Amino acid sequence: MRKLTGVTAALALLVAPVAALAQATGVKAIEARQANFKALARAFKTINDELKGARPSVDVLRRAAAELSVAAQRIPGGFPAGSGPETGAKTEALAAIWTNRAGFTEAANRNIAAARALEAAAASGDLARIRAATDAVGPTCKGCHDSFRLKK
Ligand code: ASC
Repeated sequence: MRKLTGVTAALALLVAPVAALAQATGVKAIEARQANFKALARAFKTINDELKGARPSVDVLRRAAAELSVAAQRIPGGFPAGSGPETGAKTEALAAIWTNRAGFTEAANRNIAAARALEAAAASGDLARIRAATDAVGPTCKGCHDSFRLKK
């Protein structure tokens, strides 16, 4: 019982930030998901910059890949009903996210899969594998932006 309580508490800690993002409504949801995309972009930049160096640190790559993976997995929960352009808030989220939810989920899931593959590659420490997995992430960002984000 004590062990179960410990596991439950640990799980609750893990899930809490995701739940916070998923439960935010309206403008709060917009702010939360934008912060999440910033974290995702920062982690992705860290990885790309590290791979450009003469001796990439697998430790740095592992940490950033884990952050990128967590952020990617938070994407689908970041767009609750009522947090779109109709809020009047500054958002690049297109109404298509809500009118074509299945398409959006599919696009987000491709990003999640690529992020998890990169996380696994980073865990292996194999730089060639990490490079290939990193190159596979960018198109999954773009794939979602093409249909679901306002063009700048
Ligand atoms: C990034 C970033 C994105 C993607 C996208 C890939 O670094 O912030 O949104 O890569 O440009 O096509």
